[in-house]
Amino acid sequence: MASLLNSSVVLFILILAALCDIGDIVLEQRPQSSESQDTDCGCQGLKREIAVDLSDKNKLEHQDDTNIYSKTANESPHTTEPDVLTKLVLLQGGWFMMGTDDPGIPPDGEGPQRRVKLDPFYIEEHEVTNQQFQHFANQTGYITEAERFGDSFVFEGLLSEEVKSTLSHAVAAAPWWSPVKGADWRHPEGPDSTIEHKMNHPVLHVSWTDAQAYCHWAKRRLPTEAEWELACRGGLQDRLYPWGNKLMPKGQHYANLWQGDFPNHNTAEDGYANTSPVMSFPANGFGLYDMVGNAWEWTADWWSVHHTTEDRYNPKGPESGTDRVKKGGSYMCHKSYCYRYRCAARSQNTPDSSASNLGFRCVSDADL
Ligand SMILES: [Ca+2]
Ligand SMILES: [Ca+2]
Repeated sequence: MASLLNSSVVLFILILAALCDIGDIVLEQRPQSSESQDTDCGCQGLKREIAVDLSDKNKLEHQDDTNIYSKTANESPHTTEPDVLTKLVLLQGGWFMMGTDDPGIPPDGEGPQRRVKLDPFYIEEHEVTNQQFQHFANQTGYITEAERFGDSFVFEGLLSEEVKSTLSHAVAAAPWWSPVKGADWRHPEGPDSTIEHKMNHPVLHVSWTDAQAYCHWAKRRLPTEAEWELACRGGLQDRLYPWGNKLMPKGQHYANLWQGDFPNHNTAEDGYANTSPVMSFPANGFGLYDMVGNAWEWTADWWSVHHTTEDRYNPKGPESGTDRVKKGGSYMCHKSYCYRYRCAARSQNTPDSSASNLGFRCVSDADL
């Protein structure tokens, strides 16, 4: 048992070191206090390998796909009700400038800026909500990866004291993240939490695989990174945010982000210390809400930090990889730690990982 645990820890360290370009990350006992550290937010360091017994993980990966659906599921014919799904906004596509030559976080591969042309497509105007995901789960009996593994990453600041007292490990480079048993989309802040009062908030603790399953059920798909970024920019060129270059025009908040001293004190000046109901902040020029902030959003693409400067048409990212791209940052983002609430910003997670700040939205081809 001890050797298995050690090998799991070593594997985690190697993966994290490779992906985070940080040489000395270790999984360690939780610190007694969550002192601020001069590191990144750790959002991209959340790998499921930290949280599970790998022998169990292998068993899960070899399960038949039918096991991801509950045997007690509603057995009525598979239907999708249009009024349950998010309204789609038609984007005309065309040429736009993707990425930036002035990257906020250069190691993330935000640059170079390059010309990209996209076909027209539809995109959902807001993040998929708990209510929508619940409808999907009730219709299909789908069981998310967090539910199957039995845990998910939760930001410590959201946990009850009772749950905190049960924790034994945290992510060394980002000790405010802990794998929490019983955390999943129905229990976003741990097993003693609920979504009952936040059905119109973005669904969280969904893996890339879970997001794919939902979009497929909705007869939609995840956006490519290029589609997501064109949508984020809202018709503006070479701007930091969906609304321009100034974070708070006229002193107003335009996204659900973190205000205060990360990770110790969130003043919630924008009204929310956690997620907000979708569409709580102004839409961008395309009528799209929360493209930055609130929940991170999965995209379809594999992760790479190397991009060609040549013109690209409907780019879909690398052919293969280990991580998927996520975009937009979350309510946990602050310039001092996670300056990723910009349209060109990007980060990554393994497809089976999930966390209390990561959701998604779907797109659809325009010829449907
Ligand atoms: Ca906030
Ligand atoms: Ca978002």
